[in-house]
Amino acid sequence: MAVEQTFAMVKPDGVRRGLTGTIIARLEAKGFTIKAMKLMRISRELAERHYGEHQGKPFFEGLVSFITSGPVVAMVVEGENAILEWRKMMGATNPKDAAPGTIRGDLATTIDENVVHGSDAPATAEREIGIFFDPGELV
Ligand code: IDP
Ligand code: MG
Repeated sequence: MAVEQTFAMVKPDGVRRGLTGTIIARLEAKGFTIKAMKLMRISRELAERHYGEHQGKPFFEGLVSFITSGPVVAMVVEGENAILEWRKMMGATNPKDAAPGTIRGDLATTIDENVVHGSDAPATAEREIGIFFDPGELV
């Protein structure tokens, strides 16, 4: 039993397609609590920091231009085992491998536009929450 906070995001394709409500509804239905949330544009600098682990990979430039291509909804989500559970709800990175019932399995078709982001480990969650939110923004 461990209550955790994770960083979750509706990516620009999800916002553009009007899926924000659906994704928030899934989080809430699961029993998670939203501790902070904002609709925002990600700057190039923030994108390069957030996706720093992928710098140098062939898809990095495309990933940065995609994530800065329109508003995102950034959230801090809290709940029991929230980090792993949110990853399970998202489904595999490539929607082609994502199981039906997961967000990517149900709502996406390609790896470069896969609707949602979630931290992949406790240290990542702490880092990502810290770069997107000031402590005072959490309720
Ligand atoms: P994750 O979002 O499931 O944590 P990561 O491996 O951290 O997956 O990759 C970050 C994002 O970069 C993915 O969600 C996806 O949009 C994009 N991405 C990852 N691998 C590829 C690839 O091989 N081609 C194109 N885009 C990719
Ligand atoms: Mg990742």
